[in-house]
Amino acid sequence: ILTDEERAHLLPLLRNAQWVEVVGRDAIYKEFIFKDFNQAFGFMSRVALQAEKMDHHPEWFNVYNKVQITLSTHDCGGLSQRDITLATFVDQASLM
Ligand code: H2B
Repeated sequence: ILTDEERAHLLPLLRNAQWVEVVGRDAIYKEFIFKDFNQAFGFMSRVALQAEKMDHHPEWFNVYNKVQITLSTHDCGGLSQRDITLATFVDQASLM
């Protein structure tokens, strides 16, 4: 679980990258819009492979060109460094 000090440092950086804190839950959320389903699903494929490597999996919802992602660590009941690492990867993968 992230400490208060880590949160004070990391949450503003995440917010700059359009990630927001989920209300009522220790998790972060971001919505991605792509040109079409093919672009969205390519993105999801890249994230899926990384999630398997990390054994850390997104909660996500896709309709056509839209992908909504929530990240949290169930094992520790909230935000962890693993979520930050995956969020950084997700942002990179969305730009490919
Ligand atoms: N993904 C996420 N987002 N949070 C977890 O706590 C988590 C996971 N735990 N993927 C992993 C799998 C765990 O349940 C397995 C057994 O390693």
